[in-house]
Amino acid sequence: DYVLKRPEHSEYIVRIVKRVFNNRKTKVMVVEDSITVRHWISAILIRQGLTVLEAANGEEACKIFADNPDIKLVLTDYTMPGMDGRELTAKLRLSSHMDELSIIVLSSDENSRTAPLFLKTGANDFIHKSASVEEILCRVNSNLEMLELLEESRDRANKDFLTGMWNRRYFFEHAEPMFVEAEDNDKLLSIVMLDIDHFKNVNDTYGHDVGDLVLKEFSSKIVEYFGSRGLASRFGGEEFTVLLEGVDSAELESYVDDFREMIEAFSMYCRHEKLKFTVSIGVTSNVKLGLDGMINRADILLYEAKTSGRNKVVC
Ligand code: GH3
Ligand code: MG
Ligand code: MG
Ligand code: MG
Ligand code: MG
Repeated sequence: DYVLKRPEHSEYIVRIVKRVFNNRKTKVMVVEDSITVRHWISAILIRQGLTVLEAANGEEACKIFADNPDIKLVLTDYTMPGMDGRELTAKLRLSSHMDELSIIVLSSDENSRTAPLFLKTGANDFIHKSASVEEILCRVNSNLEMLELLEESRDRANKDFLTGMWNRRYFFEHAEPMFVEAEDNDKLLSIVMLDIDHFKNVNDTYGHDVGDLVLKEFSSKIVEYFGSRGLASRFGGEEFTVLLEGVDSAELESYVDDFREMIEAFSMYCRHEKLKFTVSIGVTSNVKLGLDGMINRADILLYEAKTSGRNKVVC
């Protein structure tokens, strides 16, 4: 309502409306020892559509944060009994990077060194308590907007545009540490390489659009089936790679073959026509080969599956 009184701010109003819409999914935490101030700030944020959690000091804030890792923004006081705002900022920063969690300090401290001290500790912003409600809201909003922009660009870098699956870049970035961790803890790892059979025919027969739909459907089946047991990604084209964790070697072949069978049994309907496809799969659990070696090995086995008739799993 404070913006609506200013017709010259029409562009900002559009941003605010979008903000309030996005805020429905956004959790923030207000950390402040004075009940009056805490409720006052919370009320302002709740009016913006935000979900607000409250803490009276740093310790309480840490507990709430542990239970609510989806908190996007923390608005904290400096001086509080027990853990103060500075210690809290340092602590939260250890586990959450600046592009995942925004920390804004709201303090009445007059010392000109306080704001830079907080910014150096990892706060995203510092607001003096004498600031207007409008300034507080502008800063909260722009910090939330920044987080969303960063998340969007992270997704663009890490996810495949068509299927929304992790891309090859993300796969290697995360498979490498999983590999090291598995070696240290003697965990089983397997690479599963999947490639749709005669996919070119799908494109040639039904068109590229339908080909895209098949890829989306296939990728969601991969994520559904393998997602909870490993890292699934689209490597490129109609080729997908899964790094499986902890699947026993006795169980592995049938586990993967059940997926192949499920795809074989699956039908899609396109322009009232039944569309079916199959998949060839190469699998290896030979961790001695290293990550790149395992991928090469799985690729060779996949090629064997292709040349020996397709629609099969080769281990
Ligand atoms: P094989 O059984 O030997 O794997 O035969 P294939 O036809 O599946 O393999 P091939 O490598 O000859 O063709 C893959 C096709 O996948 C060619 C390419 O146009 C198509 N393709 C790759 N990416 C996409 C995509 O994003 N969308 C669509 N619609 N097609 C794609
Ligand atoms: Mg205080
Ligand atoms: Mg091919
Ligand atoms: Mg293929
Ligand atoms: Mg291929």
